[in-house]
This record gives sequence, C-alpha cells and structure tokens, in this order.
Amino acid sequence: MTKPTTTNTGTPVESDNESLTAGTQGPILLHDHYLIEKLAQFNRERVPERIVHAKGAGAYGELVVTNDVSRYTKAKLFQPGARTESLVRFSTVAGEQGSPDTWRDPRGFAVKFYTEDGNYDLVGNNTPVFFIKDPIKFPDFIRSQKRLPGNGLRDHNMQWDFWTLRPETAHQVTWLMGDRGIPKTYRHMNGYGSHTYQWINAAGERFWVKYHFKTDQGVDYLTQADADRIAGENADYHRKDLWDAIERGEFPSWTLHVQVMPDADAEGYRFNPFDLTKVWSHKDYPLIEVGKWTLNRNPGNYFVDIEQAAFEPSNVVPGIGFSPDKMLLGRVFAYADAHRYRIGTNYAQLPPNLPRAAEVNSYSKEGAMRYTYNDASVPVYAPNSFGGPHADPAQAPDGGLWEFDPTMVRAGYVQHAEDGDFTQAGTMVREVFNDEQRDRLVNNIVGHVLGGVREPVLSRVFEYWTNVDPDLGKRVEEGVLAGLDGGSTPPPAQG
Ligand code: HDE
Repeated sequence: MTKPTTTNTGTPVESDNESLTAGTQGPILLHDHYLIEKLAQFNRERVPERIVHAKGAGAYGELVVTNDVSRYTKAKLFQPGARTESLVRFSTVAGEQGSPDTWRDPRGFAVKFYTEDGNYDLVGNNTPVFFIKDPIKFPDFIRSQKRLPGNGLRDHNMQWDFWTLRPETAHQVTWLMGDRGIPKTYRHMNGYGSHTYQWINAAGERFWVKYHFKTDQGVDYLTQADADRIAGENADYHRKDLWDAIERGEFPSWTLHVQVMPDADAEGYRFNPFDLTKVWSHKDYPLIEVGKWTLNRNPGNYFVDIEQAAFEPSNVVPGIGFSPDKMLLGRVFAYADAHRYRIGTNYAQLPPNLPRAAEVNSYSKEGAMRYTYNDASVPVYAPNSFGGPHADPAQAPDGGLWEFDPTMVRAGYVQHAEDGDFTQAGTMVREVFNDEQRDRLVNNIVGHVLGGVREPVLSRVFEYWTNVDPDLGKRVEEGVLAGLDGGSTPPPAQG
C-alpha cells in the first residue's frame, strides 16, 4: 500500500491530476494552494550551479591509515590505523551542469574527511599543478576558458590568447593537452592536493607536504576521438561509470601518499616549493604511503548529497595548516563565500556538510534556513559567565604560521635556482612522456589549435611550445600549417 500524497506540510491531498475549478469549464480557483505549491516549488528547484566545476559526480567512502606518519603530523585522521568517513566529488572545470563528462579539462578531485576534530577538506584536481600562481588572475583565467560575451560560444582563440600571454600556464596546459586531459573514467585518474600544505607534529615541528592519491585502478585515458564520440552518446559517461561500479560492489580505491619537505629545505629548494605551477621531484622527496582511500557508497540523493556538498580549503584540522602558496590562501576565502551565495548562510548544516564525528560548538546563530540551534541555556556571546564554549589557545600553531618579510608589495614569487615558466613542462615532455604520448600530445594540441586559433595568437602558440621544447614546437607548427594548407580555414586574423 503506497503512502498518501501530502502537501509540503503533511496535509493529505485529494488529487494530483485535476486543478480546482469553478465547474469543469470554469476558472482555476486561487485557493487551490496545492496546485500553487507544486508550481511554485517547481520554479525554485534549482540552486545556482558552481561557477566552475559545475558538472560532477560523487560518492561516500573511507580512509584507512596503513602507515605511521605521526612523526610528521598529529592530525587524528592520519594516525596509524585511523578510519575516517569521507565524501568525494569529481568534476570537470569549464563545462556547465549538462556538459559532457568527456570534454578535455582538468578534473576536480574534492575530498571531505569527517574527522573527530571537524571536517577536513582537501579540494584538489587530477593534476599536481595549476595554470596560474596568483588568485587575482583566477576570474580572468576562467572567463578565457568559458564563453564569449557576444555569441555565448566557447572559443579556442580566447583560450590560447590567455595561455600564451601568461607563460606560467605552460606546465598545466601540457598536462591538459596530454593523456591526463581526458581520463578514461573518474576511477582511472590520480588525485592531488596540488598545493603545498603544512603538517605539524605533536612536538609542534612543521613540515611541508604535497598529497598524491594514486589510483589502484591504474591511470588510463580516452583518445580525443573516443571522447568526442562518447560526448555525443552519453554526456554523463563518467558519472554513470562511477555509480555503476559502486552498485556492482566494485569499490574503486586510491593509495594516499605524501611528499614531505622538512621546513629547513624550503628556502634553498631548486624550485619555489609554494609555486602551484611546479611539482617537487619525487627523486628529491619520494612518496610516503599514508593509507587506502576507498569509495563504497553511492549518494542517497544526488541533489542533497552532491549538488549541495560544500568543499572548502579553509576546513583544516589540528595538525594541518596552510602555506605561503597564494593560490591556496585565495581559495581559503573564496569557497565559503561561494557556498554562502550558492546554498545559503547555513550551508554547513546541510546533510553532506554536517560534521559526523565532531560536535559543533560555534557561536553562529540564526540566519536564513537555520536547521539547528544552541540550547537556550548556552550564551550567544563570548566571553560569558554561564559555561559557553571557549577558544583553546593550544590550537594556535596550526593556523598556517611561517616567517616572512612584512613589507607590503605586489610582486611574483621569489625565483629559485631552477624556476622558469617552461622548465618543468619541458622536462615532462622529454623525460616522462614516451613516444606515443608525445605523438598524442602533438595531435591534441594541433587539433585544438585548428579549432579556431588565428593571428596574432597563432604565432605565440608556436613560440609557447617551442619554449617548452624546440622539437615539440616544430611538430606543432608543422602540424597546424599542414592542417591549414589541408583546408582547415581559421577565421580571419583578429584586429
Ligand atoms: Fe576552485 N573553486 N578555485 N580550484 N575548485 C571552486 O567553489 C577558486 C582552484 C576546485 O566539487 C568554487 O563551490 C579560486 C585550484 C574544485 O564542489 C569557487 C581559485 C584547484 C572545485 C572556486 C581556484 C581548484 C572548485 C566554485 C584560485 C585545485 C569543485 C564553486 C585561487 C587545487 C569542488 C565552489 C566541488 C570549485 C574558487 C583554483 C579545485 C568559485 C578563487 C588551484 C575541485 O569558489
């Protein structure tokens, strides 16, 4: 026997098929409040999509620590044997909510750990670096990857205009145009914290760390041709793959590692260790295993659990802190701001964002859609004489403290011995990629550039890739010119 239909407030309704009218041919009556509730609710079912990373998929899981890294951090979730519930959301970056999962794009790899000291959010990507180094460039960068203001179309010329005018993008663009730009599924890609974070151990000693989630399924990719075909067949290909795998009980897992840099190494390291466009060589700082992270439960409701999930780099727990990475510090502001706009003042009280193992004793109160409230006996101000929560000075060291010259400036990072916009991209192309991967890189770049890049951007594209690697630059230029001679006709040069 099915349950009786009710209004949003539980009142049984007599029909879901006919509106209330005066006679069968008469006007609909204003007091048919159930009809009005249905139409009004329908108009308000959407929250604004994420301005980036709008299309995604998610699942719940668990981290089990399999190694002892307690000499580097006192964070409870990283202690030997610790088990912590987790939520992940994978995503593309530039596409809107209905866009194809298989577009060439970095993939979001946003992880929430429900620790006993509160939620810890590690909001990374499937690449260890990013396009830019300063948050002030982020709105410009994203707008260049999305749609032209006039015709609302995406535009390769605009993308390459930004990339070639900001050479620090070269490392990430090399990742993007290579095989990692279109993962076979969300299960066949690595995840990275990307930024340099701070770990603090029980003795208060500081270490710099980078996180690596190495997929146990093996890294695998889609060719551009397969990705284009699949985009037409099933825009939700990656979302469906993740859902089906977990439904089959084929739980995807990753082995979490960290690279650890002693605090004393940072100043002299050959690359600026806080520059998000750079990696740390694994020869210099080898991977240290931390644990096994497994996804084993699909969301109960996509909108509630995934669309309303709020991941924020500001969510750190004792034993973990920030770093001088300006991109990380910009994100520490931006995400909570985005959530307040997108899903409301009290977004932290929504089911996927509620701490599981930690008690919330904040002095926040009221605000739209407040779901829970403090007991009336708890004061709403501090200090107070009536047993309200109190701050704990012992928590101070984890707040991302480090030494610096306090003179106010607007300047780029201090360049270290081997820093350079094209250095690590060139190393990756020459020493990490094999011949087949280099061939696919060239073809992907040529295909993308032939998709509409024109002078004065086109010449800069050839110079950009020549700066990465002269042979690569030569192959890209030959490929594009051959394509143009073969009939690809880019739009006329732009003014
Ligand atoms: Fe994001 N980013 N981002 N981003 N980002 C957002 O937060 C932002 C950056 C990443 O599945 C937004 O809730 C700034 C780097 C992921 O819910 C927004 C800067 C990395 C997700 C935002 C960056 C990321 C987001 C959009 C430059 C990898 C999806 C809506 C300082 C290390 C999380 C939202 C999810 C989402 C801001 C750059 C990854 C607008 C200001 C670097 C995985 O707040």
